Amino acid sequence: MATTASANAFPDGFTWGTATAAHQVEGGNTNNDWWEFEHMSGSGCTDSSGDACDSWNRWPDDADLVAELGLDNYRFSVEWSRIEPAAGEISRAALGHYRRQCEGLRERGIDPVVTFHHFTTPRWLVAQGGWESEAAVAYFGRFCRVVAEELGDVMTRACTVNEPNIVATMGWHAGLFPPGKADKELSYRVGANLIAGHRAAVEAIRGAAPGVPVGLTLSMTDYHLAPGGGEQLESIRRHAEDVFLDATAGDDFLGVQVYTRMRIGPDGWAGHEPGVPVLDMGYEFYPQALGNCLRRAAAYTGAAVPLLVTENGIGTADDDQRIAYVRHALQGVLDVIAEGIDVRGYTYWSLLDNFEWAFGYRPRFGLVSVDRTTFARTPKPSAGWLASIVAANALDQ
Ligand code: GCO
Repeated sequence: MATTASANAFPDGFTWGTATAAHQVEGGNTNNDWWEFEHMSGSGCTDSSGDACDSWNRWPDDADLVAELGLDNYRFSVEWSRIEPAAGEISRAALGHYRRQCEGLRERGIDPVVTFHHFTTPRWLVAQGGWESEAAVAYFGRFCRVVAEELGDVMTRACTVNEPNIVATMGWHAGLFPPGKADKELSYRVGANLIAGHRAAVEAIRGAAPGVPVGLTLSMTDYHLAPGGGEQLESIRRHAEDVFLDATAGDDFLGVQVYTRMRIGPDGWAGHEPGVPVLDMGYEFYPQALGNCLRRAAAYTGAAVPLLVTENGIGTADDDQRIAYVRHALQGVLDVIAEGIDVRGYTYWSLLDNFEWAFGYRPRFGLVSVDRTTFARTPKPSAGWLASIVAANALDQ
C-alpha cells in the first residue's frame, strides 16, 4: 500500500465510488421474487418497488451525477430476471442494455463495478426451489458466464453475490425478505448454497473475463458484547459472517459493507445503548462500526485479500447527520490504513434515495434525492461535501 502524505490523506490510488442495485433503482422488475413478495399480503413490505427511480431509462442521468461527483467508479447490479426471463432463455436486448451502461460509464471516465446478484432471484428459479436447492448453484454459474462473456471487456470489477448472509438470514430466518420463512436451519442451508453460488460465479467469471478482479460483497456488523452474551455473540457471528468470510479464500478482493453496531446479550440482540441516536431502520448511529469491521475482516482472513468498502452509508432525512456519519466512518478507514490494513477504496451507499427493500422508500440513503413522480434527481449538500473529500483525496478535518 502506498503511504499517505498526511494523517488525513488517503493513499494514492485509493478509489472512490457510489452504488445502487437494479431492483432498487431500475423500476419495472416484475419477473423476480421481490416483486412477488412486495405484492403478497402479510409480507410486511411497506411499498411496491414499482417504477423505483426509473433508472432503467435514466441511467445516463445517473452516470452524469456520478461523474459530477468526481467519483472514479460506480457499482450497480444486473438483473438476472431481465437477462434470463425463463430458464435458458437469454435476452440479448437486456445484455445489450447493460453493456451500453458500462460503455456509457467508461465514456465518462467511470469504472463500472458490476454486481451479479443483488438480492433478487428470477421467478422461474424460485419455482424450482430457488436457493433452497443446490440446483441454483449451476444455474447461477451459467448466468454469470453469460454476463461475463458480454461485459468482460467493459467492466472493471465483478462482485458475485451481494450480502449472501443477509439474503439467507432475512429471507429464511427473520422472514422479512422473500420467501418470508422463519427456519434457522434452512437459512443455514440456503447460506451454504449461496456460498457455493459465489464459488461457481468466481470460476465462471474468471473463465469468461480473465483479469477482471472478482470477489464477494459481505454485510458485516460491529457486534459488541453485552453482559452474558459471549456464547450468543460467537454463534451469531459464526453463522452470520465467519462461514462467508471462509468462502473468500482465493478471491481478488473482499467487499465489506457496514452500517452499524449490534449489542449481543444472552438472548441475542440486547437493544440500543441509551443515549445513542437510533435511525430510520432501527440502526444505532454508530459510524465507528466501519473501522471495527475492517479490522475484524483483516484479522479473520489473515489479510489474505485486499479489502474494499463496497457499501457504507446512512438512511436519514437529516443530510447534516449523513455528513457527520460519513466523516466519522472515513476517519475509521484512515485509522485502519494507518494500522497497515490494506483497504483499497470506499463506496458510499447510495447514489440515489431508492427502494429500501421491505422498508420501501422511507429510508433516505441517497446523496441525491429522487422525486417520486417526476423522477427528477436533486443532489443533496452531502453530495457536494463528499465530492470535495474525493477531490482532495483527504478528510476535511
Ligand atoms: C444491503 C443492500 C442494500 C441496502 C443498503 C441499505 O446492504 O442491505 O446491499 O441494497 O439498500 O445496505 O440497507
